[in-house]
Amino acid sequence: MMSSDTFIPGWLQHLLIVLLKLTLSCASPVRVANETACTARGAASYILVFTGHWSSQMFPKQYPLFRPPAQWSKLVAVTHNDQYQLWQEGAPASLGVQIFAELGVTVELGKEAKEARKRKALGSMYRTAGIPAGVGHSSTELLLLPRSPLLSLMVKVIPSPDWFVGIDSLNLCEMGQWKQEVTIDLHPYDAGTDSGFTFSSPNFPTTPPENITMITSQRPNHPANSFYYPRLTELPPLATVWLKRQTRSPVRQQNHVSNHILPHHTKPQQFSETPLDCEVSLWSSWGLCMGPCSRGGVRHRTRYILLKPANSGAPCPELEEQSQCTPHNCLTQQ
Ligand SMILES: [Ca+2]
Repeated sequence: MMSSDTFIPGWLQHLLIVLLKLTLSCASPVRVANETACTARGAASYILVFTGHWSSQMFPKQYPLFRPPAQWSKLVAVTHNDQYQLWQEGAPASLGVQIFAELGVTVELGKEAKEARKRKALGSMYRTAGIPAGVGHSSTELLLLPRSPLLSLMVKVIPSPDWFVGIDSLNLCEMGQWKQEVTIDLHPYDAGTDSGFTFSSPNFPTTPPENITMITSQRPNHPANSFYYPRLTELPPLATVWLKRQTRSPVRQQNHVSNHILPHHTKPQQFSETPLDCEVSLWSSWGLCMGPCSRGGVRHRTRYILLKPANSGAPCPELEEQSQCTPHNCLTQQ
């Protein structure tokens, strides 16, 4: 039984809840805007070397040789705090990321960076020249400030529908110290905005757009995909980024474009070749049964090579098969 003195009308309950929430929000400490703020004293200068490993030995399937051959776009790198994200696996691509992943154009990314800089979420944006081959280097110097200690970057895979390699929010400052050296292997990502399956697929917008996903040797699970290698548990790294802190005092540089820093300390990396198994089409239907009625006839069916084997992958199976049969004209005579 409810006594009259404990009964609280619904509207009053609602008012009390609102007042309680208001009191609690005022009492809780103000959320620190930049939770990744670095306590290191002073800025840090780094050399960044991007190395492409995209060779036909490591990625033999559909390796682009012409119009255009395999190559890398310019590298776009930004320093920022945790109030900004260039790209994120599992999240939708921004317009700037979409245009860069599909076309390699950085104008929209630049606009987005400018907006983020206004709200003090972004430090600087850096670009390198592109690399006109699948294997090669590009490099730049970076200046990291304690208020924007995170590094994100992207490089488009050319040619491709909307594929890129990149780094999302690497913190170069930990426990109040700038890191001295970092090496990161890069794997391909799909921006989720173009549905092409192969390097040279024509433009095919994904509607509605999907989230950014990592491309692996098994995913997308479709034999037509250019990175689909069902025998591999994981793809070899498509590229590597090496960051080394410079000992000399940093010089402030904005929108620095450079491709002339020689990677004097790039470790030669040895990767094993990726075997590519032969892939063949389905069998054709059986041909006409040919032969004398006395000894019976023979019929044929064929299949063709979809993908030639490479690097000691499984050889192609028989492309023609025959079986015994009864010629049609013999049937009519019986
Ligand atoms: Ca895609």
